[in-house]
Amino acid sequence: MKKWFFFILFLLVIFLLWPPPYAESQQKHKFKSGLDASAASGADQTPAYPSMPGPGKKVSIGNEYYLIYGFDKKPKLGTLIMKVEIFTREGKKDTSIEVKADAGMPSMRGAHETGDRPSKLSKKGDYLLPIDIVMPGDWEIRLTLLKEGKVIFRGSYQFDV
Ligand SMILES: [Cu+2]
Repeated sequence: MKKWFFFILFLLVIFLLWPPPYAESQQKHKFKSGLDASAASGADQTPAYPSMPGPGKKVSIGNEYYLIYGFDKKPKLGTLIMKVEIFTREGKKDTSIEVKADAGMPSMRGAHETGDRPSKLSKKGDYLLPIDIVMPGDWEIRLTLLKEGKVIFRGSYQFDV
């Protein structure tokens, strides 16, 4: 009779101890998948830079403005100057926009990016952006335009060196 009592007590103890580790592992799993979900949403938050029409072509910035960009020379190793001109819909040059650019190699993400660098406004009202080409291969310039601190445009230009 006493043996049975201890046996039942033993089973009871096992039964009582069993669920917590299981629940914990489930919770960990939930926590992990929660992290995965936030990492995924973080990936969604990385901005997209749609490809722009080529140099010399009009690129719409919403309905209010458009830009035309070009370079001081054919892209090659060294520092390239990107020139961005911004016009109102009516074709009047506009210098009230903040223009920034980052550049990198799509095949070597994170290797050459400097982060967004500001532009310098020339006397002619052109936005000038230095782009450092440090390696032959595939390159991408990512342009960000802000008005009153808000991003109004993102665009990219891909080329080979
Ligand atoms: Cu590289």
